[in-house]
Amino acid sequence: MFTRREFIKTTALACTGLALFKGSEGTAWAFSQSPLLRKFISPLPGLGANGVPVANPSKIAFLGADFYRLAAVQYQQQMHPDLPNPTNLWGYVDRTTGNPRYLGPVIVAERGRPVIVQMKNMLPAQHLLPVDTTLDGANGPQNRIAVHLHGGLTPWTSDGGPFSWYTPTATGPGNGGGVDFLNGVPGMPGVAQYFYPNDQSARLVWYHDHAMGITRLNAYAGLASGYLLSDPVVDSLTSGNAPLVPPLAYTVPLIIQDKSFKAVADQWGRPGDLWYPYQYESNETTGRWDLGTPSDGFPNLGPPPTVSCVPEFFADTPLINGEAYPVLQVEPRRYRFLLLNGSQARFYNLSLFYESQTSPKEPNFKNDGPAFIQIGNEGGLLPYPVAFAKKINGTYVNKNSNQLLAYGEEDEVNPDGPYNLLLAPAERADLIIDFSNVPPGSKLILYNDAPAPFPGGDTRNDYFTGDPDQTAIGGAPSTLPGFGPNTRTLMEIQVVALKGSRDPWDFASTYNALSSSNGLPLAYKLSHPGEPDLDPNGPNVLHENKTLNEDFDSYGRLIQRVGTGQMLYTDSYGRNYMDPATEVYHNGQVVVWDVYNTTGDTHPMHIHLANMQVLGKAPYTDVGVPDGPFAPPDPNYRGWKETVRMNPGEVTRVIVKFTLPKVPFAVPPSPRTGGNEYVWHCHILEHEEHDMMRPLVILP
Ligand SMILES: [Cu+2]
Repeated sequence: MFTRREFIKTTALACTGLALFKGSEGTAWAFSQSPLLRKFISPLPGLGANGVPVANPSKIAFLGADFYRLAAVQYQQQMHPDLPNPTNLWGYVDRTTGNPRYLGPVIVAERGRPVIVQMKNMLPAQHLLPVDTTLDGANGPQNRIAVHLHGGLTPWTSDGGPFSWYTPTATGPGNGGGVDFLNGVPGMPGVAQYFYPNDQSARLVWYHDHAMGITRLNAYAGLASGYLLSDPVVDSLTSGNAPLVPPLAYTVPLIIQDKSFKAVADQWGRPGDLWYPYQYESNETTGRWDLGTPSDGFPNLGPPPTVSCVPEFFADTPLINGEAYPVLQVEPRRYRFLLLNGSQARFYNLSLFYESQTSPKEPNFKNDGPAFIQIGNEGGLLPYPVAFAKKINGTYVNKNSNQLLAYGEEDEVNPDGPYNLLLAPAERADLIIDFSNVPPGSKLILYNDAPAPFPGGDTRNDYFTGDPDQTAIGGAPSTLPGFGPNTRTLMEIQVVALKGSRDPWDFASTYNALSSSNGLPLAYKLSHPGEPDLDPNGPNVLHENKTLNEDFDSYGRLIQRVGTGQMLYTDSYGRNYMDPATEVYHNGQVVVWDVYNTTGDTHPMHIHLANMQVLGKAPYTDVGVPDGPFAPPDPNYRGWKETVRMNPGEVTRVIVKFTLPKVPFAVPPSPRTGGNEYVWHCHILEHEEHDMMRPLVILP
């Protein structure tokens, strides 16, 4: 059996050439901070050639599909006017325009009309970022890619899973491609073809890299773009004379990510380039992460390598649509926002406040901005609207108040709340915000106060104006007013004069109309034809226990893994991604998973192929035994989800039906597992990579 441990043994020697860069024991770690960037001086990039471009489908259509010719390339873009250089990036480009722009090109698709993407790998041989070759699969070529349509329900050969990677010269499995690279194009080395059925309801999905061992680096380098899927149900809500949901002209995607930029040059780039941590800063030395004795049967291979993976990365500069601290101008009317947390590991707890009169570019916590109405998530429309931080008849409409999370030396907050709109990596929210009562000339701050990591928190990952100087413990100096690094003040919203006609809807009328039976409840039903809510008591439903685990790997580093309720090793329920699949089901199987989180972090668990429904959560003491009844999920966790936060000390119960998509061609089985091979994993990218991912195999 090919296990992680054997694999590490064979690759550990590859690192010795980098010993030159090893810091001496006891010196301060080189956790980098971005240069000073002024806040709120650049507009939010919108969809368009100079913002985030939209891809052009080719006129040559076949299989009734829109056909796109894209490529993965290295390019440069100025990410903020104060950065000393344009930033070197990896990203996707529309080959018909040759205009690579961060987060582009966005694919606009409609339900029932498939999309075919031909992706040409044109990346240079050397990665932009330090590559830790001790991770499974990471000692191959550095320019391996695999394109995953995150949220798309696709045939497995188009799912872009970890073993479906390919290089610029790949012609097939073993010839520049991974063992599952079956979607190459004959006669076109380095090109993969992906078929996306789009047989699913309207939602914001995204396509990003998923190559084995370097997913976290490829995504951080920029290999991630938006994909907007529409359907007639949502179209009917957003069209007409007085649409209940704001129309496209007042719809704004907000893709939130955190990055750090080099202040000084290093062997991987110049000032202004992306910085990514590569030293395992152990707690023995003012570090950040525990270093332990290899557990769970891992052989002891000594201290972490010089270029090492890290348990999670919280960068210091939030970007929205690729711009640091952007400004958005809105009219006093309702807007629709399509939010995606595209960060490596950072959660966001989002609120709106009016800007302070006395401290410019800072929020006035005593002056709430407009409320949010959430109408959708990763799985499309919610079955009813959920409002955040808004009083109706004197009380807040859900359990979450607008109070700030307690934040200090001990940052830990209750993972179950209170919070406002909380988004873990890969989670999305479809929001309506009504600015019609905000006086023109007002400024609002989109504010985040989620601890990082969530919910434990480390003050060094929390950058805000006037924060304490933490240089003595390897953190940042105090943040200056008006400048980054600042992970709390994400965006300024300036309310300008009304240009068009007045919006006939306001917060209350919108919320009430959406709540009525022919509002969202009806739209939810219409948008999921043939997809009734799943019944855990239905016939032939499987019930299984799963676990989320943390151990120490062969280098003493923290490693997160998924497991079942049965131990394979000695110290935990964790299993390696390379271990044989334990989630193997026949097409159409309905499964209830009780997922026990035995770690200290909340993990956003993401599933490929299918969406799931959250049945509830309960505390537990022993794996397999919930303590008491299950509490219902959060109001915005109703409907369908594809990424679910699972909290420490809790068992989260989800139900899922594995249905293979119908496609107009034969789909071969995976050479690796013999079935339709997908994955499920944590979407904290550093967790996913090491090694919080398991195969998901669906048999015909
Ligand atoms: Cu995780």
